[in-house]
Parts: sequence; C-alpha cells; structure tokens
Amino acid sequence: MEKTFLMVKPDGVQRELVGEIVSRFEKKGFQLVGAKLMQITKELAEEHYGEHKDKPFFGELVGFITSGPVFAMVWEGENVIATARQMMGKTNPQEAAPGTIRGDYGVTVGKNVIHGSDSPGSAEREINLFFENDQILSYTKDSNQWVY
Ligand code: RTP
Ligand code: MG
Repeated sequence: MEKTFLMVKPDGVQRELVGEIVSRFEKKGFQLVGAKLMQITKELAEEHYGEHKDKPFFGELVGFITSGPVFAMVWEGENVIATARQMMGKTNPQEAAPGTIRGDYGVTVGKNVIHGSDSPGSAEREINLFFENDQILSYTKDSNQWVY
C-alpha cells in the first residue's frame, strides 16, 4: 500500500493543530503507521529541503522548520500521496481553497502549517530521512475489538 510523509510544521504545533490535522487524515480513511514529535536539526532541514537550496527563501525556510518541534508522520492508503496534497491545499494559503488544511488554518506562505511529500520518489526519500524501518508499523484496524 502507498505511503507518504506528512509533517505538522512548527507553527501548527504551536497553534495546537496537531490533533485536528491527524483527525482529518483519520476521518478520510487513511492509516497512521508512524509518528513522532521531534526537533529538526539544521543538517536534516537542509537535506529535507535540498531541492530549494538555491531559492531566495531557503535560509528562512530552514530557520522556520528548525524553530520548534514538528510532528512527523507516515500515512498509508490508496493514492495517499496525491490525496494528502489535495487535503493540504496549495502552498500559499492565500490561494488554498477553503476546506483544505492550509486554506482553513494558514495565512502566509512562510507559515503554512503542514508539509507533505509531492511524489512517490520524494515520499520514499523523506520517509527514510525521518524514520527508521522499525518505527513504521504494519497493523490492521478492528475498532470493535477495542470497545468490547
Ligand atoms: P512543502 O514542501 O513544505 O510541503 O510545501 P510545498 O511542496 O507545497 O511547496 P514547496 O515548493 O516545496 O516549498 C517548500 C516551502 O517553502 C516555503 N516557500 N516560501 N517565500 C516564498 O515565496 C516561498 N515559497 C515557498 C513554503 O513554506 C513551502 O511550504
Ligand atoms: Mg515541497
């Protein structure tokens, strides 16, 4: 089954949006298979956002993503990479549709609440960058078993 890397950025953690964001992907029907609250180092940030290293906003981007804890996650499901990007909305929250995470909670492009892998190649790269193999679980969900 397809997997993607999603991350609540420091602004989302500070604004107490972790639960809301996790809830959206749970309700959609995707499965959480890995998660951790962590502090990103400068080295990890520069590698993660390596594709942007020549952009004028690179320094600001690295500074922001290392400015406080992030909530890193691996989610699994059919077509989860592209669907999660749709649920996140456009990069600039001012262009992101209402109903998307950035459309509902973001205001500026520099603080846009959530990161998501943009392709199968970046999903594999980013999952391996942030998670060890044994931190990604495989399990089936049977909610009745946990109620009765
Ligand atoms: P992300 O990688 O964080 O999920 O965002 P994205 O794919 O939607 O956008 P991307 O083009 O990969 O840009 C990465 C992050 O850089 C910041 N950015 N700032 N000041 C600017 O013009 C500008 N453009 C991009 C955003 O925070 C964006 O999420
Ligand atoms: Mg990106």
